[in-house]
Amino acid sequence: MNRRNFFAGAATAVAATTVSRVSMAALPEPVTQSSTATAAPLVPPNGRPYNPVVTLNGWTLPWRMNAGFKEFHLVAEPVVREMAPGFKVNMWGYNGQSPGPTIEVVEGDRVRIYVTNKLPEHTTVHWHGQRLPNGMDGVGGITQPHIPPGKTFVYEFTARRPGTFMYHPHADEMVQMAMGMMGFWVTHPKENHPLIEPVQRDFCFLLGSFDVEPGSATPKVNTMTDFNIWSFNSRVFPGIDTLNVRRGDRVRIRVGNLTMTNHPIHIHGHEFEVTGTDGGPVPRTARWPEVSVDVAVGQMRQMEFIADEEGDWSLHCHKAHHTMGPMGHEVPTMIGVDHKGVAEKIKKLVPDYMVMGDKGMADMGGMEMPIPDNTMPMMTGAGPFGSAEMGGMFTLLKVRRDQKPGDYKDPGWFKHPAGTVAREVPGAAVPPATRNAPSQNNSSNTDATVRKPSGARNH
Ligand SMILES: [Cu+2]
Repeated sequence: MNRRNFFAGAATAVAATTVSRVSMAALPEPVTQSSTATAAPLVPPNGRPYNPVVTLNGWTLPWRMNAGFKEFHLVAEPVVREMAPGFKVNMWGYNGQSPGPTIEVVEGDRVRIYVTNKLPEHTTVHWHGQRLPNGMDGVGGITQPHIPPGKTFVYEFTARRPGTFMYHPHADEMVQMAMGMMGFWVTHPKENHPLIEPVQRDFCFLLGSFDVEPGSATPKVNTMTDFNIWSFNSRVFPGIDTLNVRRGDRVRIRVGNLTMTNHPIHIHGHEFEVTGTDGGPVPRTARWPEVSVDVAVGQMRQMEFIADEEGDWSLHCHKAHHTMGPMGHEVPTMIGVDHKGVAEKIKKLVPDYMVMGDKGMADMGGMEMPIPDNTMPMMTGAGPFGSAEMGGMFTLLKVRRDQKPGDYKDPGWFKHPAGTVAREVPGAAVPPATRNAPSQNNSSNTDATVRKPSGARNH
């Protein structure tokens, strides 16, 4: 090394140190989002290019480049999240929303994330699934001191492997996650990857659960399993945007579960393969076709398929209680019970008393029953043929031949070709079942013969 090069090298080293100190003093301006609309994908303005994801009813956090680092600024803070039109919940989140913004980087990126704590208690951020130095893992008390209220900490690591990740507190975790603190993280591959296909549409959302008593606005954080609000990205049907794609697109849907139970996510009209988990891409020999995938607590799954069937296809959790709005679960089953006389008597004492469900609960879908302020209807969502009788973890995959590449706008309801909708058969009406239907009442008259495996007979 000659003298000139030596001094040039030394000058560069000094400059880098100086920039680093300056950057610590001057944090990136935090970006806040107040809208619950699905933001347009954030096409990277610098750094290595990639095909950005679409965060359902969410957004991607902008960054700045600083001396080779991608710098982000997360602000942990109380937020008000509108979970569906007119239904607002006091949550904790990041940068104005729950969930926090999606962080998107490229494999190999050096990442610096400032975290400012505006909560009333301490917090940390755990980068779920990442390979990183142990001290950057975000476990309060174990790998770092907690971030006190009012303070800013910085995390630095290299995004070493591509895939689907999330972030959440590892401090007073039960409370902070029950309040909505979570966010998505996607690391795109830096070049063509043998197990990561290019896709035309790439969606992501987190599964959430909240316990918000009808008429109130703050989640009950001590609830363990009996939640009453089941959400995609802290939104509930009909407040969840639809996934709008062009026929023939290869579609990837990334889902992470930070609730207290598992969710079998089910897609109508198509089969998908799980191409990746939070542990990385799935080897091709380990993929199989399915139409539901169970996403267990703390897991992430990437579903991929070719959207080759036009229509409005349901995409939902298959636990039937998770596609309902707020309801009590101790309600007795009244199917087949004639309780009208009793109800009249109770109404004299309790004027608001409602009779529910002697023929099932479908009536609730269209019923305009009085509900407390700031409460979602239990089963709702008008479709072109009536009420969808859904709530919670439910939305639609809309596949259209004329959806333009890159266009994520809702194309409206599907126009079914003539003769392709299930229809009534004229003249074949039968009377509905009643509570005195003979089929429910004949067991006492039946003389059953039971043949035991041994061959002995009992009457
Ligand atoms: Cu579920």
